[in-house]
Amino acid sequence: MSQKISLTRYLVEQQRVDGLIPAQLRLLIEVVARACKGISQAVNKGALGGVLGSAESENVQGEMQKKLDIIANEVLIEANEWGGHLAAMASEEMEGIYVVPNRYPQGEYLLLFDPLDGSSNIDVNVSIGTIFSVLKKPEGHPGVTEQDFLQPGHRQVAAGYCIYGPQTTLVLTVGDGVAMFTLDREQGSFVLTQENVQIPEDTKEFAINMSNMRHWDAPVRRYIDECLAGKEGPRGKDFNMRWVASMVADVHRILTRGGIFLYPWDKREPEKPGKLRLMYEANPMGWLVEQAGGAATNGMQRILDVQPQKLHERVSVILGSRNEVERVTGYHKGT
Ligand code: P6P
Repeated sequence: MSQKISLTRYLVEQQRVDGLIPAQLRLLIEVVARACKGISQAVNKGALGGVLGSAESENVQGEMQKKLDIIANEVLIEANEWGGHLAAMASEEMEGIYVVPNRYPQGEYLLLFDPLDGSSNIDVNVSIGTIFSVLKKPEGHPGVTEQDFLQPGHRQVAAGYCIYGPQTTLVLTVGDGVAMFTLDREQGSFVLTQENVQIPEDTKEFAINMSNMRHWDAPVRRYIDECLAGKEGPRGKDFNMRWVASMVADVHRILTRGGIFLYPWDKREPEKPGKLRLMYEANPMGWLVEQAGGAATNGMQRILDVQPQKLHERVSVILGSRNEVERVTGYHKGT
């Protein structure tokens, strides 16, 4: 039987081989993974743990928070604040940044996360997940401010998510491809189950919330209409559609078998560039997809090149199989 490679061993060997993972970054990733194990336990308890339902509060986005949103956020804060690897954290569930308290040593990394993405699916037992992104704190000045977080996605040093589904799987990149680790609940550790993940350049599967069709801009409407036209249409092939309404689940499917995911700008709230958040949803997912050979744009430019202006800013997201993303982006550019 082939020897199981734990997340710890994988990180140590990657660190030893190519120095991509300095000791403090390895510690950070292991702490986040351990926190995700704790979140997975809470999610798996469901109604038995009294953790379902609304927390009767709103987050910074003005969205109703679920009890598990708050629990997941607290688990990540408490797990990461004392280790000495972080200067500060930012979360979808917190308005401002969380600076590591003075009683703990400050580190050189910034951690951003959506502690529980897809939380509208919690109460109906559909896959949800934690998304995280790691940046280095800019040097040359003491302390840490929100401005330090406003770096484009190509400055990430690590990114990943943990999906809480039939399996609990951690998906990670440090810039040398994408690896997947499945939680072995008997051992209580994440075990390497796939590395060098590759997204097929073409696909027959698209993911978009079709109920918004009447609000889409022309390029998105054209692309989806052509997919729906199937074999008899300009694409000359039939397409399948999926929409889980958990970005983590839709992206995991695309990393596993290809596809294209779209959450584009639409006319419902024209002042907003999109629904999804740049810093802790689009950037980490965009980097993972690119590291697996796919592409991620906002319709006009590479998502990882977008210069953030605000911590919680939103962005239009088109990501997945490279040839499909390039087609949709071409329609936006009129090429
Ligand atoms: P809609 C979940 O709330 C989320 O942020 C993403 O995970 C998901 O892709 C999207 O929103 C679903 O949005 O409008 O279809 O409910």
